[in-house]
Amino acid sequence: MAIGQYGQVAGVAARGVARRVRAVAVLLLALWVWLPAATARAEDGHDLWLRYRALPAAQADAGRAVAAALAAPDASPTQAATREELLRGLGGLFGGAPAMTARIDRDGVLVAGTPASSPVLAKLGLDLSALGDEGYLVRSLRIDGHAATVIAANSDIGVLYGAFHFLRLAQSGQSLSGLDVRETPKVKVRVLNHWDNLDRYVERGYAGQSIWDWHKLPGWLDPRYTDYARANASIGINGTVLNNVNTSAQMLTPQYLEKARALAGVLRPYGLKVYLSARFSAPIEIGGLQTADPLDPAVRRWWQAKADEIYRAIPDFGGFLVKANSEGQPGPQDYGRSHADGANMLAEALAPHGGIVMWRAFVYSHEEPDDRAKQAYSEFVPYDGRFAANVLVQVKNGAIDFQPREPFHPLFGAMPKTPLMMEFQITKEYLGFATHLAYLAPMYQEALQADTHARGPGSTVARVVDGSLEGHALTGMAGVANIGSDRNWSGSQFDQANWYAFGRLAWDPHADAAQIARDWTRMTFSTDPAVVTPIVDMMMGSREAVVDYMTPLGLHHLMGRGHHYGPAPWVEGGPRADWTSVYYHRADARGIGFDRSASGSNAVAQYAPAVAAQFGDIATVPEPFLLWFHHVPWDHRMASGRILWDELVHRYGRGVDYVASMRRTWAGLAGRIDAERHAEVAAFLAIQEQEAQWWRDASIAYFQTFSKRPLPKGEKLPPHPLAYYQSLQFPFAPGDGK
Ligand code: GCW
Repeated sequence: MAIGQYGQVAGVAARGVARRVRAVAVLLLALWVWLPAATARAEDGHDLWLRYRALPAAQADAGRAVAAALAAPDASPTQAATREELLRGLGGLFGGAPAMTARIDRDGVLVAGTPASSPVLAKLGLDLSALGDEGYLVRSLRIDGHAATVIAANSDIGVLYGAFHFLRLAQSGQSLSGLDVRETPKVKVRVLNHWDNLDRYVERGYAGQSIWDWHKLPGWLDPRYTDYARANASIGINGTVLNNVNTSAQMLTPQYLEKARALAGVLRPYGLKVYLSARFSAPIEIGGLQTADPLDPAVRRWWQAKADEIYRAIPDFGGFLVKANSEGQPGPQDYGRSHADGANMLAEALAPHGGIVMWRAFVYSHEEPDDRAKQAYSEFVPYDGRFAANVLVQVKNGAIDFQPREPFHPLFGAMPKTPLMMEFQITKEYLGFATHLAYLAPMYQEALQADTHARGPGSTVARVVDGSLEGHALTGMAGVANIGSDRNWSGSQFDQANWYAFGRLAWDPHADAAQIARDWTRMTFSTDPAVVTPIVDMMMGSREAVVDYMTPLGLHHLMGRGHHYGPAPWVEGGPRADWTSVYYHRADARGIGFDRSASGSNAVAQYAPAVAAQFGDIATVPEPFLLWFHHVPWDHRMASGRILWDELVHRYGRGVDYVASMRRTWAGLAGRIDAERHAEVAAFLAIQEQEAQWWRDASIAYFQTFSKRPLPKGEKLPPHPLAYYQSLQFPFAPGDGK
């Protein structure tokens, strides 16, 4: 456009602008009147499962009768947080907060405290001895002739956990009378692992930026940090690793420790300890040393001084998480030392302060051409019994990498003298990012309930993790967080359920995925059975559907290179074979699958004999793991009677159909769920259906070039030739490693 023309347009526009300014003013006025009312009703998922919306009248009346008044101290920050949560929660649910009281002079007083903080509880003399320092009881009883409810514990944090339990019962519409709840966590260290960088980029994050606003810390404490702490406390999470395992040494500089100190101050009242990922080469990068050799006295002194410095700032600091000699990260092997040497050096620095080391077993070597699935076991088992007492070895649920389905990691049960903590991934790197509805608790439960047979039948992974199998007191579970700066925290409404379920399973690894889904749904959407039942049904089958449309029958690692978005079973070449797809599926004219039986890599031999025998035999291996352990002919007869190729095609389609059925179910819930969240979920399900179809079509188009077989009757051919799927590029897909 020429300048002259521009001036003319501007002249005409000036009058238009004046008109528009008036129109905008009117609109703003209207919004000013309307917005407060509208936002009061708005539901965008920001409140998570702690919504505390008013209960139906009958339930609210019953609740008010049980908790008409509250006797709860507020002398410590944790006590104050507990009291505030109860007032906020009960006020919202029952349509009015309970009155505060110090005496039991009527029915319906809710008493919360410890014998030390609450004179009422001190007088009651309840037996709290078995509750430890995080357990609680919630009990209906009579005090001085009056009906009352007590939430009692040995510590303020126990009371806070108990308060959240009581609120959960109220919020999920359960009866509040005749209560007799006694809970203690079965796992000691229940932590989130944030893969958050200091520039706020989240590796494998699909929910926006990191919630940690490092640049503004320590001066600005975003109120979100408090809500984060509340949400975690509500599910018993008691620690958080603030920074990525692929970390910069910067995190350990005084400048950043000061920021971590500020965060620790916000999180502490809610029972969350702060942990940090430590870069093994930090003594060189920020300490000015020439080496990071763990046996070098100067290096050991450096870490001791660093630990002392951290504890001066954060007296209850939890400890370090370390990714060493894995995917290019520095580690003790750079100096010819072992994982135990590295972990023990850090453990020694932390021990005087009560800190722990979480040393990751996610290792596979650049030099070692062996089956990647075998390498962690080979590297760690020889060091069983050689780790210091305050070291937990952190093991992913499966031996490759958080795939939609993996058999349990063979390290579980194979290191009896070492406490192994579980690492689950909550963020859905391999399960459809934020838009796919995949409830992960059934996957967690499958891993936890797997039987290692380490000490005969019944030696479940859950019993390795909770320490009961080998009598370990130090136990842990970590979840790679799916939390970010998005309003809904997790990138989607349903991904909140995965955060929630992780916490519940970390508290009790024997808990039930369906029960957790019911609790979450009741708190998050509605207590109406017409809503709860279909949603829970949808959730419970959702992860299996992802397995079906992405990697059925034990296939794994077939996603796009680098960003891991979408199907790419054709990926080959590049820096290392075990970062390709063809390495894992090994499709050829004869069949498909990775032979890990005795005739192949013999990874099965890493399991206890009973398990190895089952997995190692094509006749007995469970079908979900068939192609994980065996290279199977295309015409192999499956349990269904179909041949393998037909079964594969069938499973791909079954996964897509499940998503279509979730869309129908969800559409049927319109009007029963607030419009904003309903619309978002509906849109995401539509994306999921498209992408599920894409996975199916691309996978079939590709594998058909090997099977050279027609599709079974009734199955539709992929709408595009293989080359089309191979040509798709996604250079800006989120969450890629940097
Ligand atoms: O899941 C893979 C991811 C990497 C990650 C690595 C790990 C943090 O693709 O992004 O790095 O595992 O667990 O260390």
